[in-house]
Amino acid sequence: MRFVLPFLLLCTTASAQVNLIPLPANLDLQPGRFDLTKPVTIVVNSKEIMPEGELLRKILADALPVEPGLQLEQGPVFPEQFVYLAVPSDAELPKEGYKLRIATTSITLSAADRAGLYHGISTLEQLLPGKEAQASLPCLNITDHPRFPWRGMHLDVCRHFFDVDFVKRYIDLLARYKMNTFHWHLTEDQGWRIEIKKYPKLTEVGAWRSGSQVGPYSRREYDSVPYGGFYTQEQIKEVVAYAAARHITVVPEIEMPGHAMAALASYPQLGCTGGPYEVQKGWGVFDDVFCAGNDSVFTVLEDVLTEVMALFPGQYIHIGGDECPKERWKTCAKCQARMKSNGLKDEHELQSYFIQRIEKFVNSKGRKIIGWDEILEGGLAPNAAVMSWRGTEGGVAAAKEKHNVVMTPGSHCYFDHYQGDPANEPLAIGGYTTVQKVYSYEPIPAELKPEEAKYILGAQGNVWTEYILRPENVEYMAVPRMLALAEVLWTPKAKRDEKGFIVRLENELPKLDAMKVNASKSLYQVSIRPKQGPKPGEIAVEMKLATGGSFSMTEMAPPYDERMAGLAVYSAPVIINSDRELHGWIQREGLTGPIAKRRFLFNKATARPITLSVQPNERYNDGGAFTLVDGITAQEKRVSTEWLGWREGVTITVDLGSVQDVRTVSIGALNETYSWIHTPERVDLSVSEDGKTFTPFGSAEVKAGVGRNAFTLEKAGKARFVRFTVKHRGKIPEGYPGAGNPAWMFLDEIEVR
Ligand code: TNX
Repeated sequence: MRFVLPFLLLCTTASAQVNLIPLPANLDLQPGRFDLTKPVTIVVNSKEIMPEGELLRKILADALPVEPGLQLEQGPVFPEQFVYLAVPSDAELPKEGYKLRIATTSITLSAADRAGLYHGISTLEQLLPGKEAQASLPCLNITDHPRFPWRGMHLDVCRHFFDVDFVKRYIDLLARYKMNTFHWHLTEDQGWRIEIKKYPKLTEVGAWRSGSQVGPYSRREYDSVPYGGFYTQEQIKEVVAYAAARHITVVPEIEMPGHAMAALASYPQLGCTGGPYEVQKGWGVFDDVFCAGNDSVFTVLEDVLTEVMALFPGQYIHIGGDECPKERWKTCAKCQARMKSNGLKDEHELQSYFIQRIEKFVNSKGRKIIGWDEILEGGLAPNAAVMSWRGTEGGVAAAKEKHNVVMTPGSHCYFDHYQGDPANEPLAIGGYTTVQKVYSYEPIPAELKPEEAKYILGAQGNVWTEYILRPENVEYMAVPRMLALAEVLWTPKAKRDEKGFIVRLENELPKLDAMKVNASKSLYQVSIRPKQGPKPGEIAVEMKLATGGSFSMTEMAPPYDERMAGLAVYSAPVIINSDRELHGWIQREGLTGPIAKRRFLFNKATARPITLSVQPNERYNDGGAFTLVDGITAQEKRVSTEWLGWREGVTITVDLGSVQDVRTVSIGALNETYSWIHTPERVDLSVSEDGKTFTPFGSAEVKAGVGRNAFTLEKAGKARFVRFTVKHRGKIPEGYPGAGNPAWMFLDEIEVR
């Protein structure tokens, strides 16, 4: 017993000291500490790795009280306290692997290759305590290597532009967490951002637009502030070299055949109709794309790719391939002639022809292409790798065909989605992907056999910037979700542990603050969720904090005066039956988290028993039927937590509890046709006093506009049961995005007054 206790103590104190993200594959804590207040000399075993020695010297100089020395190994005599860097020294280690041994007077770092050495230095950097008087490191042994070879982060610099300084800062963040691939999305409908010497108009014209879309997508509102920017080839080289020094490969993306409006605006002869075209102000998908029937389009794109390949030495060139409408090709004589002469049976095969022709060219230069999963449609190019973004199906299909795959499904890897309750987050494109959800991601789809799974190179976080306007917003969206993904991609699956990760993340956040990184603190956002209360007409407002611990709350009544608010510590769901606003925030020393707020407004239907004839689609069914009577009117910032979504009609019945006077009855529906969401075709009402016999009450009227529409019937009557018969529109009509597909129907919040 006497021995067990000190051992346990050692474990707990030691684990608190080792705060690494991503967690190493193997980590053994040892007794003792390496004293950082005494002079340290870095010794490198070969001239070749002097740069790594210099890098470590800088890191230590910034963090330690005593400036470290640096020298080349000279025989068997070593300084009193030293860090020894050796490479290549360990043939047994997998690629990018390293071994780090911290003993009481020496630190040794050996690696499979220079990337491994770099990762080892990053590990050491994360372990450093900072300039403290008593600074020391725990003794330990780490043997480490990554689980996946493609650990990526993407950045869209087209919807909004980010300068070289920021791109470097972003690369620094990737490097800190051992990410090794930077996917640079350089061309789009809204801007062409890379200088191409042979085609100067691509940036003279294509890098600039006359305004930008502002506010929620559905509003289709624009400002008229000229916007743009691009990177010169010199700047691109600078970034590529900067990344290479951090063992990060930059994968450039040149979009084709779609998302090409900026290129078409610069050179209208590249489109099917010849234009004129404009660099787009708004987000979305546009019908004008590169002409697939015109040989000179391929000449131009090959010239562009030649310059691109000269700038980016990595093996992969991303050629886009996503969201390419086929409208123009269908009516273009040249495209149709191409289809005929090549025996292509439809426009998907024409897209496939396009990509295969480009692939041939890129392969002939010794490089490979990677494209979004749409490149599977119409037949995959023989050597192409696939980036699976529309779920995991594309990745599964490609791996089964023995093609390399990078997983980036929207559900877990889109860091442009909300990360906390949208009610309390800055406007984003949609979705709801918390840091914990990212952490739960498994890149190898369950349906793959082991021999197929080896085609999964890894995964990537995507940062699309339609709603991300400034560098600090990029940081907010990318951090800390990128840290979760970094661990998913590096650490062995068996070592994954969400609780442990959250603890380490919480210790990392102050360091990010010190680095002036605008990391999101949504992790500390109290989530406020309404549930059916104990009695009909009552809402139980549940509050939760993902990290655990106590938090404060205030409850406010109309007119929602802050000064009237009573402070309390949340202990159990708050039961309410009249209009209230609740606020909650974390209560911990030295920590200010965001304040979460929710306002609940009651009407005769609120929190009353409700039944649905058909359950909503599983993707949009969070909270179930109760969502329609939960006292919260869904915001346009649509997510699954506020709207319920169907692809068919539904009959909804609410029990008001007793026969009541009724004057107004309404239900909200979302109109966002650009996202395939249409209002119902009609909403009919009927009422009943016994819940069995319903008599028609009338049909609801709507003033149709974008965003939320209330289908309302103003009519005096008496009812205990109110029934909404909601008719779905069926297929999306011609002339709307997604025509021919079943429309989505989003409903929320019933009002009876
Ligand atoms: C889809 S992901 C796109 C992008 C958008 C993104 C927004 C992909 C290959 N295409 O053009 O920016 O959604 O989340």
